[in-house]
Amino acid sequence: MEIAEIAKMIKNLPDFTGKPAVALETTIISHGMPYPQNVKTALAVEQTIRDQGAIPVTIGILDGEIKIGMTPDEIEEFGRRHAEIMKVSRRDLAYCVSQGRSGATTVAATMILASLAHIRVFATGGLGGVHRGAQQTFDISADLEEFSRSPIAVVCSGPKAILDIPLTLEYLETKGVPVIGYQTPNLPLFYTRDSKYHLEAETDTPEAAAKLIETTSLLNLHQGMIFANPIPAEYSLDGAKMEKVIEEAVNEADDKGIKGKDLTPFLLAKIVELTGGKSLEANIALIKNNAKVAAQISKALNK
Ligand code: PSU
Ligand code: MN
Repeated sequence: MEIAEIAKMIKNLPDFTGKPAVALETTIISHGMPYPQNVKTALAVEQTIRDQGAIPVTIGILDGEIKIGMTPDEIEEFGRRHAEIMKVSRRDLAYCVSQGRSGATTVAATMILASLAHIRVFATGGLGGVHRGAQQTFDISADLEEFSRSPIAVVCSGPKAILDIPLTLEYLETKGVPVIGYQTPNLPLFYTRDSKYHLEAETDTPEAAAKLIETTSLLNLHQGMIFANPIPAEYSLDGAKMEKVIEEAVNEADDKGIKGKDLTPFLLAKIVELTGGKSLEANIALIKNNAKVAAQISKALNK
């Protein structure tokens, strides 16, 4: 693509102003889950949003072309070709588009592209955050920083449990990012419904969440926020057992020298292996539930 074509493509991105759209990321498909469960989950998540009367918008980059709303065939292609697909965060976005590469967007990159298309609600599984040992490695996900830049509400099940949770919360507080429990006073811990981390804010209905999003924009805060929605009880895993599994996975990553953008995908895959697939089941259940809540919030916001 020539520069003029890239400019035209970006100018012609769809505009979802006033529409009950819900953005969805693609890294969770390409790097977060194995094939074929990844594709099956991505399509089921879209259906969950449609069943609520909202519009699913899966976002990614195919051969340099930004896709805001992918077809089932494109989603299938993303899930199948995952080895060749770049994991694209803020840093990688312009490179991927300008060089004609294919890329799966992380939470951060999806927030940027969804905001360009005026989408205000986004559903995912878990956020990136401050990794354990970040005091030495400096590994802090670009997801966190993005919340102080892109005005979009993300419905997730908290930061991923593989992270250093207290440091992630401190970082978000420093950046001025609201973390709101959705029908819970405590931070959900991704695979586990409850935790000892009490949150300052809670909303219990889509209308209350929509009011908060609208007020954020009226105050010109120009920033994102996190709705932390717990995994459904029947899929919630035992927190103490998961902590052991996570420690084992983190130690193995450390021994193997895995770092940078490879760390999160490595840990998630290792945990699937160590739990005999239980963590994958949990991950699938929680993202569907987040999609449902995100659809309800987006509808309330666009009434
Ligand atoms: N949530 C999941 N599975 C995932 C991710 C989120 O349930 O794979 C992805 C998201 O795209 C998130 C990324 O932005 O992991 C974080 O990667 P990192 O820690 O390298 O920033
Ligand atoms: Mn990282």
